[in-house]
Amino acid sequence: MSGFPKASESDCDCFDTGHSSTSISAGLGMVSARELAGRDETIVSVIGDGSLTGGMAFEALNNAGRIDTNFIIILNDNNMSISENVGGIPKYLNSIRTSNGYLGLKESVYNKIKDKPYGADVVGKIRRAKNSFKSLMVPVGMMFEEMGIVYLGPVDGHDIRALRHAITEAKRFKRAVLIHVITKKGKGFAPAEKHPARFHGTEPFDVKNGVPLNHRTVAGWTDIFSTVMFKMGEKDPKIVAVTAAMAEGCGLKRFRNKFPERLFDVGIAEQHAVTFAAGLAKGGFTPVVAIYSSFLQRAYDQVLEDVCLQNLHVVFAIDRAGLVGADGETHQGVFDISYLTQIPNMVLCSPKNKWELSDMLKFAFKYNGPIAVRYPRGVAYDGLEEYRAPVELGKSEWIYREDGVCIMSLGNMVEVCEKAREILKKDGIHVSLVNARFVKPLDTEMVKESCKNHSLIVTVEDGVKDGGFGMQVLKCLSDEGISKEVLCMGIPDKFIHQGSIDELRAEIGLDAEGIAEAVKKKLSIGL
Ligand SMILES: Cc1ncc(C[n+]2csc(CCOP(=O)(O)OP(=O)(O)O)c2C)c(N)n1
Repeated sequence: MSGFPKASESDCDCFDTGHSSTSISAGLGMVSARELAGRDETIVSVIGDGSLTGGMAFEALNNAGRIDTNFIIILNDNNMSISENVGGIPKYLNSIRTSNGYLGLKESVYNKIKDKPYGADVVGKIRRAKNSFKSLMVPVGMMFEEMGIVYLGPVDGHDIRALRHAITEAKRFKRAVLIHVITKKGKGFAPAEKHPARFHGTEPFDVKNGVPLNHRTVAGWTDIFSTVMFKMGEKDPKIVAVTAAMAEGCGLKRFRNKFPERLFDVGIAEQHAVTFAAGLAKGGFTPVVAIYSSFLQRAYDQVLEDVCLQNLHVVFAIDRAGLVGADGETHQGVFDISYLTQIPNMVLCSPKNKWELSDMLKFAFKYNGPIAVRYPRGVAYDGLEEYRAPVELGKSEWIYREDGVCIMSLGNMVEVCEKAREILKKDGIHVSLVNARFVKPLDTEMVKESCKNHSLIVTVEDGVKDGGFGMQVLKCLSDEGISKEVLCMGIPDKFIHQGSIDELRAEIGLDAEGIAEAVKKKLSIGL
């Protein structure tokens, strides 16, 4: 099952989502559809306090403030994003939480009198009085109210009765109504209450004590980034980090602990994060935007307009690039090669192993312009240690040179291609292997050279084939007027569902066996 709402899996999931802050927009669209179609269903959008820090949520609230029909927004405020929720919005919500008493008064008064014969009339009067009184004395929820959205709350979200009352009341309004619900992250399971950030999304654990069942002892790609970032941060005070509420996931905890003033957690606001980084670069700093590949999609325009157009030195440390596995369709990091290489001035590279990640990051810190280093989820490859030529802009690396088939790849797919090469060798097929390192600028000399003594070129990437690395190679051949047999392997033109990375690769033929099979097929049908 998906870890995210997915309508094809459950009738209770009415909208597929995995990227945050979308619920108010989607709900408001459904409200408009209901009005146009003349139906009368109740539409409820649920949004977390972390997700409310995303600009999209405010675009939708702005829009919702003008409607004259019912639309219920439930703000699930647990005072946490994945970890601490930071910024002005959490501060504001916190001030409401601590100014208590407001809903308590309303609920108890309404409950006592509403079923009495005179109840409805009195409740109406209290409501009107409350509204004028509130604007004079009680600032609770005024920000929403002044946007034209009725504010109800705060309500204890673990008190079902109170919640039911609030929702029943909210249904009466012919406007957008926001119910501010207070909850506790991890409520009901002591280890999760104690470590809410760790339990936000968890691997299998022992239910008795919450201890993870699988302890990973080898370094992941994120760990390597974390170490390099920390060490480079020590050497160069101009290096600063920007995260959109993902300091833990992106490996910035160590940097934050040592240099809290140089770590900027901007909330779940990727677009803002990128333009904010552009501002830091303009101000003479070296910002590193540490971000998951799929979340960077949100900031495409900012990367293009605010960073690349001005050729600013912003480093994009793109984590979870390629298939991410369990998080499924919404989180697969398979589009970045395609969408970043279209943009002038952008440099994009990807390391084959953990040493190369370190070298590439150091190269990126020195390079003067927009540069993205993409690396995947999981354990960092520690093979091919002996191949450690200095990283040079647009220079690839030959790992094996033979006449026959030339496989070109980059990132973690180099390891997979190494295995595919072993399989092909057993069948007597000679295979060269190139670690392309850079998709942009592409090593065109290497591409031209590879055409000399290879009958087939195979490109392999863990990104979408459309607009990907393989297509850059094809474009290079076309530009050079070289006619060559090329097999492009990558993610097909469809959304890839959840599953283990190994399962998914096997499913789309992007594992070692699948690659070897495709090469043999291509060779057997004749070039
Ligand atoms: C656009 C985007 N950026 C980052 C994330 C990663 N992420 C998943 S949940 C989450 C925190 C959400 O906090 P909140 O909305 O308060 O929900 P809670 O889990 O606390 O209920 C973040 C940052 C995401 N899903 N989407």
